[in-house]
Amino acid sequence: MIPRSHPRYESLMKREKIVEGFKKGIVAHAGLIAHGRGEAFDYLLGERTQDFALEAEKAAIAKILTAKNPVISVNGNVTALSAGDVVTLARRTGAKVEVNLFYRTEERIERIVEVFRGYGMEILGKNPDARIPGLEHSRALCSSQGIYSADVVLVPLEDGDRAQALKNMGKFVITIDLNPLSRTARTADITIVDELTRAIKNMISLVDSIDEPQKILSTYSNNEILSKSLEHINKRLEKISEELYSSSGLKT
Ligand code: PTJ
Repeated sequence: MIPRSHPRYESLMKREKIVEGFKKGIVAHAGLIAHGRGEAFDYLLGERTQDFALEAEKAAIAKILTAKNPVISVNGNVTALSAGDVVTLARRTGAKVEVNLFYRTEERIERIVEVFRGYGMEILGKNPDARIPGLEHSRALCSSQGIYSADVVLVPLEDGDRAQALKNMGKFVITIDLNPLSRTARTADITIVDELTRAIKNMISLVDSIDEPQKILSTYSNNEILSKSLEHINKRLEKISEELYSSSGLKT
């Protein structure tokens, strides 16, 4: 039991959810590693939503609201951390939800489908009837009603190969990834460099505020957002390093 007063309460609770998800057969082994990598980047970013992330979240909502067949792709980590909020986001935007696993097993698919059923939502992906071209084995499996025919796909915490394969299909790809250097972050059309649970909550609260989606999208540049996120990390580290140096007594 983590006390609320713990200075790292939020972060530790997310870790607990991932560990619980792993024990329940929802999160993959590699999901534990992926979460740790995310934590490290969140530390560098300052563990809160920065302006560049909010800008990307706004553009993402603008795109989803104007899409014909938007789909939110969920994996083990997304289910363990944010299933309830994903359901709210899907209902508020009219997006479908599809389970699409990198480390696909029928047991994990079943468990994830059950979690969403618990929130009153039947998700796609349990009985895949299509394939994402260019991907091998079960990583390619998807639903013809969902990801296969989607024009806009929100793929949080995605692998670079699949993000590229979705782009090759002509889809507009939105990702949430704390690592602005990842292949997925650099491949996507919109990259939200923010922690998943914060990003999804922000997106839900932005739904009603989008007035002119085309205007938001026409001025959006993903490379600018990625550049701003790296600049932010740079500045933060420089500042902390300078503070440490000046308190070391070495600076006159
Ligand atoms: O459930 P499965 O089988 O589909 O597998 C899911 C994982 C995440 C294991 C799989 O897609 C994978 O291996 O992903 P990667 O290549 O490790 O990429 C995950 C990315 O998400 C990394 O760049 C992490 O920094 C980032 N990340 C991890 N946790 C979070 C995150 N980004 C935002 N919020 C997080 N909570």
